[in-house]
Amino acid sequence: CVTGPATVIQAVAAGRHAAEAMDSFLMKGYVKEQPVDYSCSRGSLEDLPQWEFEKIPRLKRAPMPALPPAERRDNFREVETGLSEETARAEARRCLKCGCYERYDCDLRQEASLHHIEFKKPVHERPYIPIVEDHSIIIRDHNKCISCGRCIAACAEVEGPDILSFYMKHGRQLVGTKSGLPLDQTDCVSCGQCVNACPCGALDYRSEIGRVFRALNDLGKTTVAFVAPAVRSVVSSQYGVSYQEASRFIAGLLKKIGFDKVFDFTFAADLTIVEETTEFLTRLQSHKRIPQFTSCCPGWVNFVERRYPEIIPYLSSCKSPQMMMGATVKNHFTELSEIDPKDLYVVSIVPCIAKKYEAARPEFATDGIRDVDAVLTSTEMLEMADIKLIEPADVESQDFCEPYKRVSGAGILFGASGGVAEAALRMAVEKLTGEAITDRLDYQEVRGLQGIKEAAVEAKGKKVNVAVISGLHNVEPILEKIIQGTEVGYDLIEVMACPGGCICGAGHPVPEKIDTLEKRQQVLVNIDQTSRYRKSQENPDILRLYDEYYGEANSPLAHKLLHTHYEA
Ligand code: HC1
Ligand code: SF4
Repeated sequence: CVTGPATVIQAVAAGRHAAEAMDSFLMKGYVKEQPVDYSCSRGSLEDLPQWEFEKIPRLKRAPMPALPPAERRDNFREVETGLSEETARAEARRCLKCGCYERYDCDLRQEASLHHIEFKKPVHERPYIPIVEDHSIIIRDHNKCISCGRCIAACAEVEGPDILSFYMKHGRQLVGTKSGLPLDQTDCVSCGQCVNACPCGALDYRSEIGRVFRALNDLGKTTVAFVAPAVRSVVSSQYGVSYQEASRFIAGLLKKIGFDKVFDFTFAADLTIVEETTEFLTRLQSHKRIPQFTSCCPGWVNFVERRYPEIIPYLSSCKSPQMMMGATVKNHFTELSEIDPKDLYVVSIVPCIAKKYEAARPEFATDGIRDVDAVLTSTEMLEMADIKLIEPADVESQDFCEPYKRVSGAGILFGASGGVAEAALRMAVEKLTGEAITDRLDYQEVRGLQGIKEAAVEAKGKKVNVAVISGLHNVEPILEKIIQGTEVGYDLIEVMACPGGCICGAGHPVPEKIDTLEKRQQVLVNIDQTSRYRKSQENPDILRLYDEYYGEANSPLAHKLLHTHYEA
């Protein structure tokens, strides 16, 4: 809470115990023992008028189901001593100025209490510093910053762009950019890992909940939600839903929140595989612009555009599944259902903050109508369910809507690092051999959380070498080699900016509070293993979409709606 960190800093200046408190707090830091969540959630949103939603700092993790044990609450002794269970509960949920919701979830505060730091009103009130809004999505509030440096470490060591640093101004140590330029003029990739690393709400991203509620309340709009593959793993943990039921539960949850139509953009992941693998096989044949890099992660695309523009020709020209789904819904679905595109409000639900940035790119709008009108993180979706007081028992599980109802297990795998490559190999090998593959669908070698993975596949005497990278610092040596003209020995390279892929996206609740990355990945693998269709190219709804609308993969219409270009 706001006075908490400020007081700890004062205490650090004053004595050894406090310094120890800060030390152990930092040593449990994001990088070393990732992922420990020092963030806190907040609540009482239901009491606030709707127009206020956008001003509220967001929840960083799902609401806590119960009060923590008394021993833990005892560490908050200056507030809680002798409180009854009921008063403690009310106290815990009282909205705190930093954006905290459950005060017992503040590890910084707990750590300080363990070291006998008394929380008192600071003797000296620091002057207010205006909130810095030098990025379209990420905002910084220096008044809450405790100079822990976790955002700086997350940017340099977790994700890789390494663009943040401390600087001094008016005698205060503040977080800014290394170059001194506004954040959106640096190599920031908008992944938001700095936001998730911040323990005090000093970094935050813009919430789109308010605009989505307004659209849901607008009777003139048909609202469509579509949900990314990785979201089901978090929903499964959050609501205690089995992996078999997770997809249908999300469809029911979104209907309950108020959307008219609910689609799964795993469908568009299947579409991406058909488009991107066709493009890959064409390049492979001519051996031009090989290796082909995947282009579905907007953090990675931002990185290439900003830091390695020489690599642009090697990127697949495919839009990401999010933007393929948006373009398909705004064109094909509106045509089919005779809805004017301006009356259709499309919301994508993702684990990713860079997807907000992606959807707002000018090339993804026609005549001022965006292909995707709003992007909610999975955390924002959970908040909306919270605001509407939706309990799991209120949710009626159901199928996603026609005409994009069926999806493949290959598309589901997109949500974790290696999934795009695995799905692409399931199609590439079939196309290269001309035979249906039934025995070799699993590519264990590209699964898991390691930053660099490889696979080699023989198909009709042709070897296809694949690399799978997550964490942008892991891809830089390969990019340098390509730029120098050195052979890297790969044909296809999947890159995801976040370590482990989208399951670690900064729009998800921070892992370890409600689950682990391994568990999130396993949910996706389990869904794939038990899917009726395990290859994107076999999805009957995809085949029908090509028959009725796009013609064939990489057709002129597919190029117009499903492919893009990049800016240096
Ligand atoms: Fe991802 Fe993707 S997998 S980028 O991680 O290609 O966000 O889940 O939605 O677009 O499908 C994120 C996840 C996501 C896209 C797909
Ligand atoms: Fe977003 Fe996924 Fe890329 Fe992370 S890895 S920036 S969550 S798309």
